[in-house]
Amino acid sequence: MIAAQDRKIALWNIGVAYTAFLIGTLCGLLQVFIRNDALQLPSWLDYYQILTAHGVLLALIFTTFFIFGFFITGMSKSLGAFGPKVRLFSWIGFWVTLLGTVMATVMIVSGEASVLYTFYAPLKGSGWFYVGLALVIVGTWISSFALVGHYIVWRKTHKGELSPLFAFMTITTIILWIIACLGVVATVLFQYIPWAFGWTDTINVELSRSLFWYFGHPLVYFWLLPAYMAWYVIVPKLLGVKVFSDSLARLSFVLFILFSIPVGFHHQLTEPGISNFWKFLQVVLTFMVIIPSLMTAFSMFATFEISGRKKGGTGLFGWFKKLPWKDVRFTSIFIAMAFFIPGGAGGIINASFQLNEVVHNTLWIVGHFHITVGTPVAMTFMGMTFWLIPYLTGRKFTKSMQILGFVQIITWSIGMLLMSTAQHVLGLLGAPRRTAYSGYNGHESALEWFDGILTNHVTMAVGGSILFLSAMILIYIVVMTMFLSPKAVKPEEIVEFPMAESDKESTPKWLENWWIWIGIAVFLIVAAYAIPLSHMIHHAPPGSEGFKTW
Ligand code: HAS
Ligand code: CU
Repeated sequence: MIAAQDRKIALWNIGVAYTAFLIGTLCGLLQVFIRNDALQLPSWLDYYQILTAHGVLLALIFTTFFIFGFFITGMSKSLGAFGPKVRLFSWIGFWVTLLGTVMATVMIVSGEASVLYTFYAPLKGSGWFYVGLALVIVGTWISSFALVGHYIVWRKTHKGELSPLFAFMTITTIILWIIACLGVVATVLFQYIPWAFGWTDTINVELSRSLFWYFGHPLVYFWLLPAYMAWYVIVPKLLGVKVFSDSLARLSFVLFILFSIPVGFHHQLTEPGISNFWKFLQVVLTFMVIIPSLMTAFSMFATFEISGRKKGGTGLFGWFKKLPWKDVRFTSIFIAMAFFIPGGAGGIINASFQLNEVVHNTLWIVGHFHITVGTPVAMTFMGMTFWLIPYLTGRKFTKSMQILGFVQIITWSIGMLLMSTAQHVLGLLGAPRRTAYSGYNGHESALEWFDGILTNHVTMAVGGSILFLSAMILIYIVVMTMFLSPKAVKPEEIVEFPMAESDKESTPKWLENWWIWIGIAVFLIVAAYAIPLSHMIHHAPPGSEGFKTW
């Protein structure tokens, strides 16, 4: 087990993550009922306010705190206990992120920032909301630097050695995160904050969106890569095999540093002010970033097959039956992966220049992110929760807990399947996103969109309610394993951190030469962004004043 002080930092991060999860999923439940007109909100609460809280607390806050809890645990396990400085900075990072979270949440709840999680200008929230967001980023940077410091110390004492796969992947994700944040930090500090506090009158809208998406796309890989870490490092251990290929795993992660960032325009394909050439270039780069995910899929199938054959599976699909289906830690992640097949395919559709015209700004996109971040990522995190918290607290993960775990992941899958299918279909029919009213296209009101076979009010409400039930079961498991379950005493009760062995003998050393990857990434970013961004600055139309539409 890792050092007690490191466990404490990790547990606080996970605790905050699940507090955000609780409030965020509650907002999600309210969401479907409002959509259904089954719920009349009190006057101090409105649709956009709840939608903002739902997006911020689940997509940004739950993920971030959970990811750091996971990183801290894994880095302490794979590289050894933290030194005093690393610990101190991890705590400071945690508190700063939490302070920012509280500030932003208070502003949303008090109705001062119903700007949705993408906070597009010219919607104008309270300046303190943006300060809160800035603190969240600064906090994560402090936590990141603490982990990088821990890694540097390890490298110094292990000259010439490749670092363990877990540490390599953590550092890759952190590099990606730090480069990505530069965009959002620039827009929040130099555009939103001066404008929201009234120091400047107007804002350059196109520039703010572009800087946001420079960050917003790699943000999705900041969520995805920790899930991939579980797929690469934890799944093989649960199957009793080694990592399929250490060098493939490292290469796929490195490709994310290169191609995650210069692609933000694929969220802006319908926007004026960016010429088609730059959109096209970034679409091509978007197709490049699909490759490491395909490599991951390949690697997973190989891992399954090797383990299945080892256990006596024969024939083309015999291995499938030999997978450890009764182990909720595995089944959860397998379902997560299965969801990512349509999730990723949907992403490829979104990224295809012309097809984007059909789906952009419709509920299809909402469906897309519920089967990317909402299931593959979130359910992998859930599957990890089942052992991560007991590992950190030394408590038992009892038989009944295992059964509840199954109920939880199955209800989550059913809920997401119903809800996201409905959203995809509605999107194709033209139902818009980000709006509570949508009476166009022959429809009298927003409600009339919801009258198809799979897209009626009842399906949506049932889907949403099942998801909420699932979330509450998870919260119960979290509370039990954190505070109430009996302590594990017998050796077979002790919950381990399942980390697979990875043969790195044949892995080339240059894969861990970060400067190569950072250098190529910077080159690609400059190539994809320098000219269009400078155009946006030099040929900007008059800036926009702010609007408070809620
Ligand atoms: Fe996306 C919009 C393109 C992946 C999240 N995306 C969004 C938004 C979010 C989001 C939150 O190009 C909305 C933002 C907003 O509010 O406006 N996305 C892509 C592409 C990928 C992609 C090309 N997205 C993600 C991931 C996300 C995420 C991952 C979160 C974690 N996305 C877009 C585009 C838009 C967009 C446009 C803008 C649309 C618009 O117009 O607004 C790729 O990374 C996907 C590659 C993935 C694959 C799948 C590989 C499959 C694997 C599973 C293997 C399974 C196994 C199990 C082994 C190619 C690895 C076997 C099981 C069996 C049952 C057989
Ligand atoms: Cu994207």
